[in-house]
Amino acid sequence: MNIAVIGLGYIGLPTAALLAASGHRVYGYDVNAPLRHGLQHGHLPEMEPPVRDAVLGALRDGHLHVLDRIPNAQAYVMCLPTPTHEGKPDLRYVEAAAAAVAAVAEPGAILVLESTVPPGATERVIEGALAAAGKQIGDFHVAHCPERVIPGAIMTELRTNARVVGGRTPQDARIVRDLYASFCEGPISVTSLAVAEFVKVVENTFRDVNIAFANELAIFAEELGVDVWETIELANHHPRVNILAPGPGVGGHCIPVDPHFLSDANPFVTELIQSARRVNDRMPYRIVRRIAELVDPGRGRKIALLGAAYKADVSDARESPTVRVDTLLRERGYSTAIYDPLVERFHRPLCGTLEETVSDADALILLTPHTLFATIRPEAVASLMRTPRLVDTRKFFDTADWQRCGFECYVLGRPFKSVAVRAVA
Ligand code: SAJ
Repeated sequence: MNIAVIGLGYIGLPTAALLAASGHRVYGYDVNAPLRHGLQHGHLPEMEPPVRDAVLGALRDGHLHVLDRIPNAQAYVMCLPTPTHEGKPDLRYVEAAAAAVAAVAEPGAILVLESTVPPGATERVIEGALAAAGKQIGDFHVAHCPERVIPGAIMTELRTNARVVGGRTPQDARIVRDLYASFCEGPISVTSLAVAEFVKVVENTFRDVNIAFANELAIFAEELGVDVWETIELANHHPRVNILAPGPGVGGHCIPVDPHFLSDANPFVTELIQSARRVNDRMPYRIVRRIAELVDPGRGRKIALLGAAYKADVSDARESPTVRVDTLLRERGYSTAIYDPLVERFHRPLCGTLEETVSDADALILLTPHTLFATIRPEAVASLMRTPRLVDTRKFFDTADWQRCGFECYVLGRPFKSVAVRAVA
């Protein structure tokens, strides 16, 4: 089949590569001209190594071509970002792509939207775009097939995850299921457009609400003077309980964003979802408040931050809690230094070495639990810091080791010194 993939970002490119590897003739298009030209010359943006290999392979063997316009094709797969602004979904990228596709697509073509959208949006946007081009939606096969891959394992999950295909008609769903079956080894369920849209947003909202629950428990446990980590571990031994882990906030471009697609559509029945968002958004403030209790804000106080990425072992720092924690600390008069050897792009310069980061610091905060941080030796860090204090927001380090090296330690969700005393009193 001739397939055009519109939007060559972190989902579009690997999807194009997989379709190409499955024998389709794939044409990639992105509005970003420097990206297109780079790809046409084999220059790839920063991406996970397995994605890079697959894309380079597809470009080299000629099954994937990056074009400067959207060609006429049998199928169009649209993979555009759908950010939110002040809690409102911004569908402009999807609308622009749909309009561009509608202008060239011929009756009988397959139109698939992979972007996460509020329920009802796929049909509304595609129907509107086709109508504006003087075409009828009934002459096309229209489906929503949301991407569900986890950053860090994109290639594997694209191949093996279960997929949901929502069709405008049952026939549309079956046609698109067969297209995805050409590269997806996981089970593919067919349903309506609105259910597929709802499923995707619900999955990420489930995770946001579950993490908010864990965060609320962490705060509760601190007040109670008990260990939330032990509590969650023991509760999760129950066969029907699976509480996620607390942390300094929820980052990434999906989980903190997608719940807004539901709360914006119906603010009156989404109390729990909105409240979970607030709980997670407040976590950076809570961490900074604890730091202020440990280190008097004042001139010359330095805080070292470990981790800029939004989660472990990825290079992506979008919506990272580190950004918020860093900003709040600096607003309160601390100077900060951030260390994350995995991250290349950040809103301010990162430190080149751990030594430079911790040198003369009054506290060290672990924000992102990168595996490579496990090799950090507390004795080496202690000798460089002005005051050896550790704030561990992920229960990452063995604090007994750090305490032996003279560190005062605070772990999120474990009794905090002043609070523990209050609880006992
Ligand atoms: N986090 C916690 N505690 C946890 C788990 C995660 O605080 O127990 C934090 C992470 O540190 C991170 C944030 O949540 O800051 C989000 O990380 P994540 O691993 O939960 O999710 P993402 O954003 O990397 O990917 C999610 C995935 N969705 C689900 O697991 C339901 C992925 O499958 C989706 O494809 C992706 O969103 C997306 O593109 O929508």
